[in-house]
Amino acid sequence: MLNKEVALAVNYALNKGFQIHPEALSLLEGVSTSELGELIKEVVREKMRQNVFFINQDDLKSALRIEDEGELENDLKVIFDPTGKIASAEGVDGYASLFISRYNKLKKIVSKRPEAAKIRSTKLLKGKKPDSGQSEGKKKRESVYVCGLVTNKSLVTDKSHDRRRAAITIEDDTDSLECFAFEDELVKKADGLLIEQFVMAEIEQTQRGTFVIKDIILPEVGEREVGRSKSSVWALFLSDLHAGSKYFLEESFGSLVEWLNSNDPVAQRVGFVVIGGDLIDGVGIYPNQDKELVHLSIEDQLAYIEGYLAKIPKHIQIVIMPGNHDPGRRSLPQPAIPKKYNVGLWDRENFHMVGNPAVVSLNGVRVLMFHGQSIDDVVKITPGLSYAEPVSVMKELLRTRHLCPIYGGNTPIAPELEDMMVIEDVPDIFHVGHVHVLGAGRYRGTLLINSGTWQGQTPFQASVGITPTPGIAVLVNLKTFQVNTKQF
Ligand code: D5M
Ligand code: ZN
Ligand code: FE
Repeated sequence: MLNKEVALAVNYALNKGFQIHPEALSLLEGVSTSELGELIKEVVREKMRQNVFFINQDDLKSALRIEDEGELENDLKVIFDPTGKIASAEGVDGYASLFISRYNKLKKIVSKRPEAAKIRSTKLLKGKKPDSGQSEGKKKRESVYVCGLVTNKSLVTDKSHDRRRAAITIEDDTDSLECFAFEDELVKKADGLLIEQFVMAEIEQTQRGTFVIKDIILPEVGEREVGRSKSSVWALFLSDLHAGSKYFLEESFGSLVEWLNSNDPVAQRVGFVVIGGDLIDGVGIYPNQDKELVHLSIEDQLAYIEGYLAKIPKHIQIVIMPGNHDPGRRSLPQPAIPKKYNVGLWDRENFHMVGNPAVVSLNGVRVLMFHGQSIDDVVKITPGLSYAEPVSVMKELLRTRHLCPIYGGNTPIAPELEDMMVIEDVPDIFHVGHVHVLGAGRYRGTLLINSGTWQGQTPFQASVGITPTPGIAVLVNLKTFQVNTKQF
């Protein structure tokens, strides 16, 4: 039976007096449902112009920009994987190294900005006597910039004046400096900053010596051209399967794997499957979890999902990254799911086990993969951000150039010598999961994807008001960056 969108599209063409070739019909059934209406109108318009009232597979292929490009090209390179680099330092010393590394990496990023020439060290500014004002005459006071990690922030409401001001302390590699924001917009911006987040502030010193904030600048990403695959190849983005859970959508996931094995023209051009964590539901992740499990051990859960993944055609490259439900370690960065729990995942030629976060290149398209644990903290702290709109949260992560810009929240961060959570190079695609809500968007050229989930709503999610969007596959054409979704 045709699904509703396909039936509507077919009726539209039939009503205009068209005939549709059976092959074209089967192609339609494999197409993203969201864009079908527009697509069929485009085809009908074009064919009416040609005065031909017959729609064949080639008409649809050209409208879908699916080209017969011969052999499928799917070149996978792992550009960054934390697995072999994890070397947790101990205690306070470890965190000191982590923050020094964060500072150095982000300083390097802002050094490319035009304001960089006016960056001063906090030590120099602290020792600076304020300009008297008189000797300078009417000359405008010149602002300078400081950059570093926010180590303190406070908001003071001045009752007598009924005004708010914010104080933030910025620490660089020389010392730290307390700066004040008075303008409403800046107070809001300062208040929204996170502890240990890297910022650059434009400041001016008053005659009394106070440093007043004129602007707060995030490391940000510049507008840029994305890398693209030369040929038309699709990548399928998945996350949060939660195999082993009672709520894992076995049937939907099974149909997805079946579709990948089908003759559907899009399925045939899928070159990569990218999995962003929470492959399994895990064991002992939260109290009384065992009551919600079908498979009671990590090994059983992994073997079960391996069974499905093994049915994906062997020519497809599969990248597997862990999430907070997978074994390895809880703290970020996480190593790849250890081999001791499942040898099969490691021993298949087309399976690529990476840690969290990771950067991979798919036919030259740079994909930053991160499970997304920090989203819980960012959503909690930042007004205006919510689980329902994961893409907005992802945009904020990109702007801070850090995957976990909160320290001391619920997301455990390991005291690594190097901060591997800094977004050093801006990705072409930023892939996140964890939220269980599908989302796609763009920010300054980067395609942002949250790949939803393959688990139905759990009692916990219901209790905290999270409405997941399960069973939807996100497909990206790596040549055109067209995004299709397909419900299973
Ligand atoms: O996360 C599944 C969903 O539950 C995701 O939207 C995050 C949310 N979540 C997870 N932990 C918490 C806590 N502690 N508070 C609020 N919301 C949470 P998963 O990683 O699959 O369990
Ligand atoms: Zn999850
Ligand atoms: Fe998760």
